[in-house]
Amino acid sequence: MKPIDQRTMARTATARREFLKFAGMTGGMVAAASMSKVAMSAIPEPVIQTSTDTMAPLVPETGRPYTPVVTLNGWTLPWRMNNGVKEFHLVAEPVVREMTPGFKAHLWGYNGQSPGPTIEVVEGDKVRIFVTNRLPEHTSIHWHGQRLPNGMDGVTGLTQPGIPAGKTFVYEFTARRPGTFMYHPHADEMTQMAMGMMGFWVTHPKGNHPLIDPVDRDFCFLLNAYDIDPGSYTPKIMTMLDFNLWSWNSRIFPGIDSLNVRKNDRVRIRMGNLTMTNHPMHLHGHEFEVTGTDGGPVPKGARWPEVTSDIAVGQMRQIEFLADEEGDWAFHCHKSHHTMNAMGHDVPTLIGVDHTGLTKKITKLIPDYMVMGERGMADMAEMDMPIPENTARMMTGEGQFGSVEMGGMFSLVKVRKHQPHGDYSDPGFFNHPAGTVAFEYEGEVPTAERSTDAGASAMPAAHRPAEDIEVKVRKPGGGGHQH
Ligand SMILES: [Cu+2]
Repeated sequence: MKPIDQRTMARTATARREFLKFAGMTGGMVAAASMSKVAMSAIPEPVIQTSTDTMAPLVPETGRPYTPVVTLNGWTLPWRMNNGVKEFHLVAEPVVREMTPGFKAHLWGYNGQSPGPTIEVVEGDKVRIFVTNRLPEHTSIHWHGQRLPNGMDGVTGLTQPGIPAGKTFVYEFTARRPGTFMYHPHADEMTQMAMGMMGFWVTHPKGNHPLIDPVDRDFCFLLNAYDIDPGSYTPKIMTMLDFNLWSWNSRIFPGIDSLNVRKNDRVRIRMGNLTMTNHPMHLHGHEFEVTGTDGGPVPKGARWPEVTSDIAVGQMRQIEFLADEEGDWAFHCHKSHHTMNAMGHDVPTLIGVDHTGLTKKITKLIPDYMVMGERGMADMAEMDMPIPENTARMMTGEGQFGSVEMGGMFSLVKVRKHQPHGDYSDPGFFNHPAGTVAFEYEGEVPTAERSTDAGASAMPAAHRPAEDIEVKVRKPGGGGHQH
């Protein structure tokens, strides 16, 4: 993470170039010196951001105060106040997103990134959002979960015409209730969401709220998924179930930043699911409570402790916990296929199959041939198998004890006694106190008495096969997988 002041970003060369291009497009601008005046009278300068680093929280300098969120591998969109209205400018456009080092995807997003920037406002704020469409087709934005006038709801054809390519539309409403929301197109949705168009929205409470407690750290990210063939760059948009990249904010492990906190911090994590399946999100070492959904804060008497919370399609969950155990705690989707990167699905289970001899024969024909999965798939994490250019490794991530053998929707919550307040930088690997790491037993291991009993039945069977049948476990192969 780099402590970049996002207001400075607006003045970077990229943003300036983008602005000039944009100003030229709207036809008003000649001299850069008159920019601020022109911008104030017309439309805010679009801020473009192309770094994949987690940006420092954007502390508000105007409007009502609040404790800002930290968007994992993302950022918050700066705004300007114009006669008491908070004005934002979103630009829908094609972007290149590095999903993990060495793997870039050609996506669609907002302001240089997929997902788009997080929008943070305060309950009661009057909000005006300019949306410029630089996509090759029309779009719109739906403000998921908001109370607003029907005509601002962003459903193409139903509540507004689509925003044609090259045009800018304006959305105006009051952020009426505090909570965790998201935004996404409601125009050619299947394509535009499969291409990465989405963003986070947080409405902070105005003053003290009986159901929204102050926290020390407030993180947010969207769960999203892509189907990008190994060696290619663009997602397949027709895929409904068989995605191969399971991401948080369009990043996959080990490209997802860790959530770094100080011991005894109260931590809030806000997540929204814009994939086609549910994700049971699991935190190690702590218990959390779901304190809010996209419908609002959960009444205190209705909260219960959990270590896994399932987030269904189109839902948002806001979890909170006291980070009182030091360590590097895994935090991940509990569907094991979702903590892997691109892989071929038509791989039969080869556990227990003896390839001796066969490999030698095949190697004569195909020098790079490798047997996969003879002892399980863990070898995949370490073997240096040749993979196509621009492909993420299926299982990877080097921990201090070896490969973590993960991918996809996986990261860490790092809890440290000495993490300074407000410091989100990565403290490195946890230094385990002596005697607190699982270790090898080096004494004599007694031989186990093996049972030959096939197990009891609930009741006697009417018929038995002539010979006992013994099967081996094999994951279902062939087409039509569901995750
Ligand atoms: Cu999942």
